[in-house]
Amino acid sequence: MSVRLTVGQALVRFLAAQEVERDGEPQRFFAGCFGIFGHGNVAGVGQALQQHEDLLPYVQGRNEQAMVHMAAGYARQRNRLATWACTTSIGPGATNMVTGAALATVNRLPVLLLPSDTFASRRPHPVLQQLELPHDGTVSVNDALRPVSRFFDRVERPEQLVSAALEAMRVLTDPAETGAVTLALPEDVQAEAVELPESFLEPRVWTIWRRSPSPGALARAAELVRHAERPLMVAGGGVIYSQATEALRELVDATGIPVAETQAGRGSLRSDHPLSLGALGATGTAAANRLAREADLVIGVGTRWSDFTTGSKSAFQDPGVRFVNVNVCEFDAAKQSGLPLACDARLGLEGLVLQLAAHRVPAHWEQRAREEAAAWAEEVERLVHAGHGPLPSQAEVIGAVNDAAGETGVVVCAAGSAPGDLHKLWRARDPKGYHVEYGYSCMGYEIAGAIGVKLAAPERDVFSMVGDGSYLMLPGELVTAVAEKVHIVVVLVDNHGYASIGALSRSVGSAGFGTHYRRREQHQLLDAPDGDRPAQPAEPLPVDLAANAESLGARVVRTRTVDELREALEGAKASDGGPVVVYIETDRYAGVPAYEGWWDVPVAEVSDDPAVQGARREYEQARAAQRQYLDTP
Ligand SMILES: Cc1ncc(C[n+]2csc(CCOP(=O)(O)OP(=O)(O)O)c2C)c(N)n1
Ligand SMILES: [Mg+2]
Repeated sequence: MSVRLTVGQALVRFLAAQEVERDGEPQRFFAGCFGIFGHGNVAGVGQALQQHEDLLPYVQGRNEQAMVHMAAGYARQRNRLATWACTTSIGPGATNMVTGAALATVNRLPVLLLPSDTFASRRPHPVLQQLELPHDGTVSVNDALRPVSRFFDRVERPEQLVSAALEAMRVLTDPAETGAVTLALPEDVQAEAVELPESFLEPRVWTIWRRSPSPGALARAAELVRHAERPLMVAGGGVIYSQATEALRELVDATGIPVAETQAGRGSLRSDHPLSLGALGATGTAAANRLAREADLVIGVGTRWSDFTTGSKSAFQDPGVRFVNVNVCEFDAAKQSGLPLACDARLGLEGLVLQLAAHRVPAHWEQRAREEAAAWAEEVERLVHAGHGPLPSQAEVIGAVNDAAGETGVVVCAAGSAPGDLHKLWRARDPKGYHVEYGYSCMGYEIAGAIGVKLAAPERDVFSMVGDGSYLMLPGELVTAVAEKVHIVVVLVDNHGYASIGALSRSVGSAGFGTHYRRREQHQLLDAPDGDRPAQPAEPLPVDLAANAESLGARVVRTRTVDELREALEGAKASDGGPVVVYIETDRYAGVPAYEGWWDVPVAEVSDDPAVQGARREYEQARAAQRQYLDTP
């Protein structure tokens, strides 16, 4: 049997019928479709969404980039087993998704992008918003999505929809390949009719098989652990996505191997576990960085070894250090010259549990780990209850949010100084409670990402920590949260500029240049070269971000002290309906220090400025600790 539908109608019905299954019950893959309409999609996909709203819910976005962030936030919270599609018009609506696509692909999160495209027939060309290239008639702006998509196709004839849609699903549901998938849909083709077999529209279950480790590689990995004096595990996002946190804890309890965590892997092991060292690397804890420096065997699980994790390859200093990489993605499993255990994280860890049942790490190493973990917990307590004044520190704000989040609340963040501070200070209690997007660290993700999280986990309290800079990039989705009654708590941390980059600028000798909000005529007022604060404070700009949030329909609570903040967070949790914005001003100079972690940010090699020259000398010294990790196990 076949049916005659438009490409738009067929696609919407296909998306509504896709299911995914891992370890049991199939579940719906597409929760719905975010969209902003223009001439490119109003009649094609738009008509289809209107006709089939009962099959595939439609939610209006305010910015296409933010729509992709909402989808990515949703996908991450659901361990990549479900997501949203995003439909846009042609031209600017489509290219607005490039940043969102890159974020999803870098973080390996499935999102389906449906940018409209110029006419396949080319009859009326050039159309409004079309980029014409005299030398190439096949290019459109949508080609900018190719390098940031794990799969890209352009449906130029209606019949191509079948293969394009199936390939899209294959990539979206493959844990090693997933990321942004783009199906560019020419506006004429979307509205064209096509004769399709009915089976294309029937429920289709995509099973995500857990890939087993090769027995040889597993035995070799276990052998390496048995011979290691100072083994360390590094838990990445893969531990959480594969729901391997139980297996990880079993392995830790059985063997005494301590665990450090990447940003995406934060929460793999509860922070109060005695062998939890917390954050590793540039934004790492003293506990994790000290043990990493001495480790002779590092077992990375579900990590892609970004520079923040490896301290730009300075974190592991033992001359004989070797790596074992448990990763479903062979590309990552091969990094750091490690022994590749290319498999699902849970099966890999369960395999190691079986192989190492009777093994315990040397007592002195385990003892070191326990002592460092306990000392770090005290350091966190000190920082989050510092009683800083007159303005509170960001660390105190994090402590308050952590307490408000309780056992099951989720913190969402992405850019600025908060991700590093959260990485160090957050006491993780649940694998899905820490949602810091630090693969792309994209300013503007915070509010949109939090909406995605809340849609994915309505039963949890969701706290978005957003700096003033990130807020200004993409506040508009607050309106979406108002319209859809998405109850998120946005903690708007105002330090009047780019505090994180200001500190970075001081560290490279550039005195916070260009990182304050100030009038043009006060640009020359820089931070003191030897200290932190500017010699002479600049006049603040007449900007009221709390009023801005209020004007977008959010309920806003202005707070000045940590006590007021704590009270406001409790109130915000208890309220229902749309978003609540809790505003607080913080001291931009009260940063959380680095704890023996380093990040490679190049400093000018030539300058007349003594501050830059000094920073360059320090940089060269620090860079001497960089290693290449070329030795194979
Ligand atoms: C889209 C985007 N542009 C630029 C950057 C570089 N960047 C990282 S943090 C930051 C400043 C963030 O300011 P804010 O949100 O106020 O946080 P704060 O640093 O003050 O904590 C900038 C410009 C980025 N990460 N993302
Ligand atoms: Mg700021």
